[in-house]
Amino acid sequence: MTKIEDEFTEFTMVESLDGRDDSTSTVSPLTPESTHPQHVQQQVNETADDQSSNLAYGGSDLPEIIPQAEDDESTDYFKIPKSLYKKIPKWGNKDVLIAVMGMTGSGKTTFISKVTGRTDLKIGHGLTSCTQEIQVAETVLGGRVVRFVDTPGFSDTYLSDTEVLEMIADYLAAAYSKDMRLSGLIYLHPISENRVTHHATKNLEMFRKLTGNENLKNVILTASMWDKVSPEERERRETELQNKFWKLTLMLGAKYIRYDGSVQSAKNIALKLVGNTPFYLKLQEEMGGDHKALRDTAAGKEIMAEIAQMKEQHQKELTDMKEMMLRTAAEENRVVTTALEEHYKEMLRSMERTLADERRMNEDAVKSLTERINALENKGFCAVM
Ligand SMILES: Nc1nc2c(ncn2[C@@H]2O[C@H](COP(=O)(O)OP(=O)(O)OP(=O)(O)O)[C@@H](O)[C@H]2O)c(=O)[nH]1
Ligand SMILES: [Mg+2]
Repeated sequence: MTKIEDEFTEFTMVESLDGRDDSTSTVSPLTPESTHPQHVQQQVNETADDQSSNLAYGGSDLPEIIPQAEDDESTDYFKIPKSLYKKIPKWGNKDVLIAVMGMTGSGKTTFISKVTGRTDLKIGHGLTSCTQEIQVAETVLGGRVVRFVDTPGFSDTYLSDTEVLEMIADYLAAAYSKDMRLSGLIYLHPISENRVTHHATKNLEMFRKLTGNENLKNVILTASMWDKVSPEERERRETELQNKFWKLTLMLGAKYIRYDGSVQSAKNIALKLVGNTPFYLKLQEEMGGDHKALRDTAAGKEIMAEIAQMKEQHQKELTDMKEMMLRTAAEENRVVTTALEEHYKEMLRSMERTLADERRMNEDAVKSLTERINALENKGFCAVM
C-alpha cells in the first residue's frame, strides 16, 4: 500500500470509529475559578440614573442588604466593606440574570465590563477568541442584583460550534436545575463589519434557535464598535442591519436599542430588561422540561445538520484529492505530489475535527440532565451565578 493509500485508510478508519472514541477531540480547559460563584467577587455600583430607575422597577421594595455605592462611578468593589458582600444573597428570587451573546470579538466582555464596572474580565486583544468559558459578573441596577452571563461566540477560533453549544447548554441546564430564569438577552453585533458574513448569519441563527422565537420579546439587539466608523457610515449600517440582517428577529419581537459604547448607554440597555418576567430559554425547556438530548434540540439540530454537510463536503474533497495525488504520483512529479500530500493531510485533520464533533453530540445524547449537571459541578464549573 502506498503512503497515500495508507492515509486514505486512516481517514476511513477514523470514520468507522464514529461514536466510539473521542480521543481526537480537543476541549480547551475551563477555568472554574473565574466563574465559580464563590470567586465571582461582588461588585456593586449604582448611579444616580439607576436610582431613578428604582421607581420604574419597584425601587420601594429594595432589599436592604444591597449596599449603596459612595459615588456615581463606583467601579472598585474594594470600596464596599467586605462584611456587606456576605449579606448579598447567593440567588434571591428578585435577582436578575441577563445573558450577553454575539460573535467572537463583538465586544460582549467589554459591554459587561462597562455595565458592571468590573475591570478584571478577560477582554480579547487579537483576532482570536478570548472568552472560552462562561463568565458571570454582577452589579446592582435599578435596585436589583443583576448578573451578566458572558458566553463564548459560535464559530469561535479555538472552540468548535459543538463545544460552544455544549458549554452554553451545560450552564443553562444548571441554571434550570436551580430555578434560575433569565430576564433577558443582549445580542451584540460589531457595526464596524462592513458586510454581514456567513459567520454572523450563522451565529444569529444559532442564537434564535437556542432562545426560541417566543422569547425574542426579551431580546435587545444592539451594535458595538461605533467609534470605528464615521457618523454617516454608522447611520447607514444601523439602518441596513435593521432592514435586512435583523429584520426577522425584530419582526418576531426583539428590540433594537443603540449602544454608544459608554457606561451609561450599557446600563440603559440592561435596565430595559431588569423588569421583565423571568423565563426559560427554548434550549432549557427542551432539555429540562422535555428531556431532549442536546442533538435533538432546535440548536443541536442546527449543529447536526452542519456536521452532516461538512462531512459530505470533506468526503468528496478527500476522494477528489486522492485521485489527483495518485495521478501526479504516477507522473512522478515529486514537487506537486508533496504539495498535494500536505493539503490532503490538512483535509484529513478537518475531517477528524468534524467527526470528533459528531461523536461529542452522539455521546451527549446519552447524557441525562442530572449527569450533565453532576459533571459540570464535578468540574468545579458550577458557574451558575
Ligand atoms: N474600538 C472599539 N473596540 C472595542 C469595542 N468593544 C470592544 N472592543 C475591542 O474589541 C476586542 C474584542 O472585545 P471583547 O469584549 O473581548 O469581545 P468578545 O465578544 O467578548 O470576544 P470573545 O470573548 O472572543 O467572544 C477588544 O480588543 C476590545 O477592546 C468598541 O465599542 N469600540
Ligand atoms: Mg469575551
